[in-house]
Amino acid sequence: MHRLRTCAAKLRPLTASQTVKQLSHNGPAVSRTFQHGRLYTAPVAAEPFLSGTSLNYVEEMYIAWLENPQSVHKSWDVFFRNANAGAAPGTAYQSPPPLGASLAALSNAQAAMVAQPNVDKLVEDHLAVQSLIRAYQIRGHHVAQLDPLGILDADLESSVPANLVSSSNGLDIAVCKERLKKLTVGAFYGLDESDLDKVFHLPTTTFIGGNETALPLREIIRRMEMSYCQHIGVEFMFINDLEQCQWIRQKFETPSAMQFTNEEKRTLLARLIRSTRFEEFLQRKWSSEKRFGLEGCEVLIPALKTIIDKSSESGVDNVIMGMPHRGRLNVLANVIRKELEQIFCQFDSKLEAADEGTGDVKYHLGMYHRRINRVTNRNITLSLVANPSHLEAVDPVVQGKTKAEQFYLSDTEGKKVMSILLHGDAAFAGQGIVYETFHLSDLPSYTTHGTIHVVANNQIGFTTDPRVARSSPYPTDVARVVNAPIFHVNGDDPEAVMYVCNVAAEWRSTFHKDVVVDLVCYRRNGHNEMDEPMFTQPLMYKQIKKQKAVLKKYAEKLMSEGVVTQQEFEAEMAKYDKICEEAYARSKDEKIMHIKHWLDSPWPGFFTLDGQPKSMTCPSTGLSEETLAHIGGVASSVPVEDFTIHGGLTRILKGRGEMVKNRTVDWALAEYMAFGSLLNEGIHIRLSGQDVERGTFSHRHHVLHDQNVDKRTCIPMNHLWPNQAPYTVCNSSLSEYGVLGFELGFAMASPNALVLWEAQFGDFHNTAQCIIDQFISPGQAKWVRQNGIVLLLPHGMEGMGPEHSSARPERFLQMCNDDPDVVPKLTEDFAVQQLYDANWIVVNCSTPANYFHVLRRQILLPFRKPLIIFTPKSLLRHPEAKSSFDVMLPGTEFLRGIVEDGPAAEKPGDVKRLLFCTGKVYYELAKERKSRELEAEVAIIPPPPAAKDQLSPFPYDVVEQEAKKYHNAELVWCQEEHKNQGYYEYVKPRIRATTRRERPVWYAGREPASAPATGNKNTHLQELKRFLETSFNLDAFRHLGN
Ligand SMILES: Cc1ncc(C[n+]2csc(CCOP(=O)(O)OP(=O)(O)O)c2C)c(N)n1
Ligand SMILES: [Mg+2]
Repeated sequence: MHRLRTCAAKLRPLTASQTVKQLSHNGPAVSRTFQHGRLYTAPVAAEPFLSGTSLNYVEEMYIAWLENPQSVHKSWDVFFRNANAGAAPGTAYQSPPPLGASLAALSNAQAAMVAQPNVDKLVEDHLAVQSLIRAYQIRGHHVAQLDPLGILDADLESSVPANLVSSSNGLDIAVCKERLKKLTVGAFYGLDESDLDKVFHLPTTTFIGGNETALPLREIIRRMEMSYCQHIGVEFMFINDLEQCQWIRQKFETPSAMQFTNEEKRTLLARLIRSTRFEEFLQRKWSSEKRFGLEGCEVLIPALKTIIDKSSESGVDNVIMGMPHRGRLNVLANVIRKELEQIFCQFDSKLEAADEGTGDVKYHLGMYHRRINRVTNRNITLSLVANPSHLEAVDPVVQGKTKAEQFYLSDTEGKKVMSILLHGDAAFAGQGIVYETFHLSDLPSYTTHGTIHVVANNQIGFTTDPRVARSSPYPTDVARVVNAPIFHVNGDDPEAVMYVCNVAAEWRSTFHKDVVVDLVCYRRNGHNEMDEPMFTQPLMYKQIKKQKAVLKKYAEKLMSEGVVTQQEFEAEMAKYDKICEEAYARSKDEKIMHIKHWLDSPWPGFFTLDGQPKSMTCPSTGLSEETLAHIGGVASSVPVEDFTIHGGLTRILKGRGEMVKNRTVDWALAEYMAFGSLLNEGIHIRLSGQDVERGTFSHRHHVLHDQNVDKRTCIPMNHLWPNQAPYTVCNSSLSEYGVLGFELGFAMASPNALVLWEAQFGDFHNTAQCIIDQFISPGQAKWVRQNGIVLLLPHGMEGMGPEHSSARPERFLQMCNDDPDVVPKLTEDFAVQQLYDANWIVVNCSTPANYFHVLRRQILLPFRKPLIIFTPKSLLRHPEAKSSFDVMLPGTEFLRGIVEDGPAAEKPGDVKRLLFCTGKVYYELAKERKSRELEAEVAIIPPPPAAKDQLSPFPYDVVEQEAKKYHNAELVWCQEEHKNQGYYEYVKPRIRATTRRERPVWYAGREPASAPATGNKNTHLQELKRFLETSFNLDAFRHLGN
């Protein structure tokens, strides 16, 4: 049904009025037309033929005439002169003198405008031609010959728009004529065969004329076919910027635009040789190994190289790439120029791993390489970001890294650093992250000023046909949402590919916007080299078997043109084969696999030369009283003149001022202290996420808004110190997957930045699960690269329902890499060593001071680990959730766990129960204990002012010490989360291991459940009451025995 609908829509010709309407959608054109329209004198406007749609055409002509009277036909010249001179309606028009020039002589085309006895017909025909030109511009790509196999249409439609004359057998005018004959009058805007030799004035929205302003219809059609219906299909008319549309029209319509020198053709051939012979070499040597070869899309290598050359020419010297499996080894070898022996030795199963961690398969590893670009002779750094199998997941990561590199180089327009993203056709259409990434592309704090997307569109995804894999005509339609032009190109025409790649690079350097190159190609083998494609695509693969390789085709073309000889071609191939053979011989000497050699983001100077941390200690994270007071002062004021803030905010700032006076901090102020002090130490801070500027819970207020001046804002954090590092705080688009990926990439670029992503509520992180599971948790193990990203996940059972309650701590804890049954050696540097060994750090701070310390520790540690923080909601305003400056002064530090210091600690032998907990529930427990007067019987870890807040790595030392101290006490873990959630499953075996499994660990908390929280407030309170009862009922576990 859908197909029928789209087919019918395609076949329906545009009416002239539709065309005019569409034209007027192109903003600037409208104002231009109407402005000039107002210039008409009354007599002209009153001309009988100036009605309806013809008005637009005449307006255009009139504008051209105003600019240059010679540019329009003599008859129009006379008409406008007469009309402007005040001729009465109907008298301004004079028949032109008869023109005898030959219609075929194009150089005289302008002079050869045919005399039209009927002005109405003249205008209508011109309008029809204008519509025809426009139809080619809008829908020419539907009839372009994009599929090298010639069996599938790249837009999944075999029908041809009826208003386009398509010559499927090349540019045979006889074929055009035939097709034209078949067209009904209406379907061809009223033109018919007899019009083919009439000369028409060309509208300003086409460049097919070159130096001519008028052409015979036959030539107009021929040139439109040349521009839009050959091996390049251009989709751009949806772009709502006239200048950009004109720019593209000029690139593709200007006659003979696609010209290459012999030198360029030879370079192109040499690149195709490398691309093709590389895959052949791997196939010869390792025929049964998976490599996801590029066969069928060999043109990808010259395509990328062309983009890089052209970008380098315009000043880019750092290109960051992300790509999936297909052709990745080839890109590493022939674009990034990774040493071939390093690639070949990856196929050796006996290769020993030199680094800790799991490593990754060869077609996931990243790479970083600085070299000279031989075409431009300029230095260029190329990096390919390591990625998981999860297709497209790397896209936002690449963008984040690119943004960071631009930021640190003050490259505010993306003139030096750019990204290239490669995509498979099925993944590009199917994965939502592509859409999320596109939506970051033009946001001030996320834009990378234009990404070049290249789709290796082999018209298949594993075994799935595009006809059942997407609902859009092309796999690239997603790019239309950001007005990115899309250049489809037949992958078997290397020169066409090179042309569009050049245009794409120029587009980026001109407009700094995204652009897509869709390489329509095929996949010669199965999904991988072991796969049989004939099971599922028999007809396609019968055709593929017959398909001559692109290298062969192109070599023959160049030989027939006399650009290369057979000998030269063979010599070039032999030269590359020899390079491969020699590298292969060297690869045999490689015995050890260093994943470090595949690092995509080195941090020069941060580690020792052999990649180790420079120390294994962490200095105190405390600050001087003056520093705290200074930051507190700025945090509670408006540091610019004449700035009116909201009355409510005045109260908040006043409250902060009071706290500073009383030497205390709440959560927001603690964060301010941590950020402000790091900025003073030269650490750039970037906080991104939904509504982070104010803070979801209206506690942060890092961006002040002038109540009287639109868009006037002030970020006090950037007014702290004279030479401080910059602070970036940015509300993100409503995305988690995209934005978290982006921030992870940003954090990848430098160890000297604190990059934080805050979820609106912790629950929402699960839409970014792939970034957490594939990059953050195992990133270091797979790719030996560290990352210090911080996740702030608001968490807490506060009766707000199943969502908005849990950040799912159990999931983060389940992914921790420490052994639950083995207590590590409690050496002197145990605490730091434990952090070093961990894949990430998971904390739930109970106090503002601990939040302050853990943020600062993140930077003061001599290595980087992801930090997951479950952050509070109600505690942000809890009167007791305050910390004194005393626990933030020099010498103080983050407390992984501290000892009870109340009445229970005085006689620990008498204590009957030791309650372990973390985070907000402490405040409920403390209140309940007090009301039950059980302070001497029940010890709680943590007591204020610090807490047992570091969940992972587990504070074995603190727990051991406390368990020993309260040797007669029952050990109870209390949490507000349900039993199968929260921390219990993680802490239980570890507390057991610490006590040599001699003491059970009882549970006080909510029962197991499938949802994180109840939606019923009353049930919520009942549950709370129940588990508080369990926590303080000293008989609660007696019946369960030991
Ligand atoms: C998110 C995700 N889902 C599923 C897969 C499994 N998978 C691997 S390759 C592939 C097909 C990809 O097709 P396409 O994007 O067209 O790339 P091609 O292999 O054709 O180059 C699939 C489904 C995956 N790797 N990632
Ligand atoms: Mg594919």
